[in-house]
Amino acid sequence: MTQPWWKDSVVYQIYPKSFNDTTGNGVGDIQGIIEKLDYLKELGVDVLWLTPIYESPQKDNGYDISNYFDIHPEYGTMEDFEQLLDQAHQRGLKIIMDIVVNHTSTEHDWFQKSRSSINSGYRDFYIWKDPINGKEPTNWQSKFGGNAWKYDEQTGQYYLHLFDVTQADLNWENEQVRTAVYDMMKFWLDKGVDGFRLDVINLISKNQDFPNDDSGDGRKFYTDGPRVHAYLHEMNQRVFSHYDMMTVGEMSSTTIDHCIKYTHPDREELSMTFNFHHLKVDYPNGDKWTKADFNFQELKDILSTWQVEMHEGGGWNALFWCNHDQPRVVSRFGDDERYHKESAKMLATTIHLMKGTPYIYQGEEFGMTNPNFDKIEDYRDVESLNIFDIKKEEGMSEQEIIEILKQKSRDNSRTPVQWNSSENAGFTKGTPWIQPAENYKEINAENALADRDSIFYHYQQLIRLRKQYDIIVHGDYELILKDHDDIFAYRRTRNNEEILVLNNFYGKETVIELPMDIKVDASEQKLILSNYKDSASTLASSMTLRPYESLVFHLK
Ligand code: TEU
Repeated sequence: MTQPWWKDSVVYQIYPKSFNDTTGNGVGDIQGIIEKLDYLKELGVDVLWLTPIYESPQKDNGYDISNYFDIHPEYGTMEDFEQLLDQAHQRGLKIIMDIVVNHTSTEHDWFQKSRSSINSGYRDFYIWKDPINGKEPTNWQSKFGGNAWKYDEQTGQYYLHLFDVTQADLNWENEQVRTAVYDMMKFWLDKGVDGFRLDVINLISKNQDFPNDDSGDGRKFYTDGPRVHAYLHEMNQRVFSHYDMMTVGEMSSTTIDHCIKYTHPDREELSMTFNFHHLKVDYPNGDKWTKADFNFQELKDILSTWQVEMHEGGGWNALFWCNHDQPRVVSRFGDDERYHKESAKMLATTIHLMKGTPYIYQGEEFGMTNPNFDKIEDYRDVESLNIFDIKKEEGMSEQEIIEILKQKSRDNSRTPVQWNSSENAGFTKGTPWIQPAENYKEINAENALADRDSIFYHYQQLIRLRKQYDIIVHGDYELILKDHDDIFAYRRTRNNEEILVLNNFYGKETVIELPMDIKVDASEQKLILSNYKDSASTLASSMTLRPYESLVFHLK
């Protein structure tokens, strides 16, 4: 059976706002992406995912769409987009768009019409409810803090917004909404885009009783909701199945069982899913807004469970450490100072050699770090600003909140891409919409390209290995040295071939004793990747790994 192309592809995520500005307005743009296509080709990725570039008031940096059929003017025009598509395709790069259809901006024409009157033909495009005892219809919480219902004076009802108050949830029960969404998707596919990343797509089906949540924030009444699989199957039949494309669903607080269903080919829903459980290992008791170390055992356990169970169930994972909502991985699970290079490479190896389709987030490929913003004025993200106000009201000191934001804010990944050591990191000739991290003089793409030993070339090598060894794409996964305090080690196996991945997650030496069934005396053994120049080239049953050392052996 021929395998779909997205199984051995590597995806690169672009957050256009922070990528590359060619006009000097301080905001990245589409021409800026075109300018860097050769750089991306050099890295070796196959697919570019652009976060939303549609017309938008930008309350949530484009995840609040006011017109699905046009480009946000700061980013350029439809001609620019068509040029990008063409230039990318000429280089053999595919482009996938971010589709945000759980909600629209309240400035979207549909919402404007919907809000105007209870009798409007668009009323049912959104979720409107009467007040209950003069208050919100349910106690559901917005993901950005506060109650998820907003009262609208004009008609005396509340509308649902699981995110910002300017992001009103669409009513997927309404067949007209679904048809409008499918038509919009076809518009982009007919233009030639190669697929979609579907924003919070597992939240589109709400429990129609709209119950109060006595034990939580309401998410159990809309996460992987009652009709979500039916909707995705319908979407697949009416849209996806007519194109050669990939889809990746962003799944908020989902389960493995659901992700198997979303991605099992027989069910005809999506190609693959993002889940975030492995990125909650520094949320003690589920609370993101606390400063905390990460739980290493939990990290190994969660990633490994998803590896094994998705595989057994016939599903397909998207693999990632970073995106525009997450802190930088080298600051989070590595060491962004003394062992910057070693730990960034080790983390890259850990995620890229798992089973699934890997994603690289802009700047990750040369080790961009959190910026450590220490003033609230430096932050831009609507979620961070909301949380700042909420925590302050609860009595937390500003300093304490800033310490949390430094670790957890989504702005950690939204600072300008550090292209070179010139002013504003080479991102813009104007005033950047958000400041670059101060370390741009050392950590930047130009320096990375000039250094054969850089993080950039390590990523390039990982992508090459995936193309070279089928086992990386298709082999089974097994966690080894499960209880080791410092080591994340696993093996990939296929027929009588094996890839062994050994990673020291800490800044100190550590000793490992390999399990008996690892063929330390295999006749063909090759060190195919490491992050120290003089790493051991053969396996031994007992080995010492240096700080953040990472070794990959191919055995036969
Ligand atoms: O994010 C959905 C989501 O649930 C998050 O990862 C979110 O950032 C987190 O819960 C906040 O604590 C997607 C987009 O990736 C994000 O940028 C948007 O803000 C959000 O949807 C709304 O469209």
